[in-house]
Amino acid sequence: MGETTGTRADTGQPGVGRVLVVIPTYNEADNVARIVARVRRAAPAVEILVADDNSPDGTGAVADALAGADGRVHVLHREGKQGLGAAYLAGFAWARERGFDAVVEMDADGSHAPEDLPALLAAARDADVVIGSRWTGGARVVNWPLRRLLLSRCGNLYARLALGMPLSDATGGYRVYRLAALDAIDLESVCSQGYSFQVELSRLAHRSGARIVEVPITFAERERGSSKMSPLIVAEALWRITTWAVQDRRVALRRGLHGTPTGQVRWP
Ligand SMILES: Nc1nc2c(ncn2[C@@H]2O[C@H](COP(=O)(O)OP(=O)(O)OP(=O)(O)O)[C@@H](O)[C@H]2O)c(=O)[nH]1
Ligand SMILES: [Mg+2]
Repeated sequence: MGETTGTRADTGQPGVGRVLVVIPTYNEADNVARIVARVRRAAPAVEILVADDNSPDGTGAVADALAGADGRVHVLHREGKQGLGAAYLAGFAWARERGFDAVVEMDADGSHAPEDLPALLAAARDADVVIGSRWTGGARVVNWPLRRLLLSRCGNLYARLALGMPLSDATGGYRVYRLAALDAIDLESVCSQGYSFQVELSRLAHRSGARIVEVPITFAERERGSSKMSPLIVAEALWRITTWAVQDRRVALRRGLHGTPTGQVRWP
């Protein structure tokens, strides 16, 4: 694992503090060096953690070489494929143990342009959570097949209606979280393994009263390597969103029956 070198002060992002970009990887050997180089160019003040699930294609070894050559690049080797959510939770814990102030979630495949990171970090000065949105004014989605466009649009519509969150892209995975905002969330309770992780964290952050800001991004289809998206991952998201929606309605109903001081429905 690459060790942090240099003084702490020179790694700070104005108005945000020390920032760790967590990049989960599974079989991204053709992408990891490119994405790390682009992040280093776009946002020289941040540090990077590659969270690799023992990729059979040797991504971990490529990441080790990058960490060996650059003190701001680190690698977290995990035992095996345990899903995106588990990799991010491990990355968040790694950041907390080392005193970072904020973490960034970013895919390794280039879909999340590191060149958009300065805009996300600028927004984080006045926010607890910043979501890079594909579906807000000024955003662009490049080269995505109709099937994926529809899945993302419908998934977001369902999440918005079912969970009552005023977000254009609750499923998006390009984000900044202040560690203090994550501390206000019970991360132990997070149960998502795949991409519903993003919806689950959106929901928990929203419920905790976090200031969530969306920033338009340019999202591009991956050019190299293969997608880990699967019907099982979509089914997990559908199932979990529906379960949370039912839970929320049950609580609202109970509150309605027993009454709240304001007569309003509140989060449990
Ligand atoms: N550590 C770890 N990383 C994962 C796992 N599953 C996916 N990833 C990474 O999570 C990121 C997003 O995965 P993708 O396969 O690109 O999923 P996606 O962006 O929803 O799907 P595409 O748009 O089809 O690429 C990539 O950097 C993957 O390598 C996992 O189980 N463990
Ligand atoms: Mg991808």
